Amino acid sequence: MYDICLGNPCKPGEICENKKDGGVVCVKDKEEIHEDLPEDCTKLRKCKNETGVYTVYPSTSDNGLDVFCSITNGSWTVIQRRTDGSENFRRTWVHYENGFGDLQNEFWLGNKYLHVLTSSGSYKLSVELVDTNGSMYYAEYSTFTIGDAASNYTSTINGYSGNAGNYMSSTNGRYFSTYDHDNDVYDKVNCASKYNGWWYHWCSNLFLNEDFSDGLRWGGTYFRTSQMMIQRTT
Ligand SMILES: [Ca+2]
Repeated sequence: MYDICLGNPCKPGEICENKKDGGVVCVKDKEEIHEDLPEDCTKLRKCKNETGVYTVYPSTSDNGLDVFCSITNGSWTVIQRRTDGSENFRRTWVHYENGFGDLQNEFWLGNKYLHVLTSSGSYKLSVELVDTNGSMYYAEYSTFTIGDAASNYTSTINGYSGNAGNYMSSTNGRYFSTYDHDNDVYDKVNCASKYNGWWYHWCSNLFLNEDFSDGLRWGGTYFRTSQMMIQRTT
């Protein structure tokens, strides 16, 4: 049958569909309708099943937000990645709040987006770590929620499974700190001055944002790369 849609008679923002009687119908592309836009990687249309950068529309973001979606074992929104030390993680509160870096390489998605996303549904967290021998370890947390700015982006991280060890339990229920915002409980020390932005209580032994030249630490172990990503569960 001749495909009339090949002539593309529809307006921008519309999709052409061939009708059975030989005519065509132009329907609004769902991606152009804001209510139907994906809030995160989990809600991407099913045809988009390749890992890469996509624009998503969290509930309070009108203009959309570019995120890196990892499509393996379901769709994950990547929130942190360290690979080669190319990005500076010694950053201010505002930088950690709004995010920084290169989505294709090293970056921090941004605390305000972590809040918007994780308050719009239930989320789990997965952390992937590769050691200096190239062996991969992971830690998954069945609950991951980040509070709003007024709460200093308080973390809720529970329900560990994996083989990397439950070292992120020390991060649960903590305020976020940066070198210019000391929210840890250590009186004369700002852990973030030494180890960069994170949810600290005492400084503990979990440093995935510290300077790359110092190594990434999960428990007492040094790792070469890290990736943190979240997936909507309900
Ligand atoms: Ca302190």
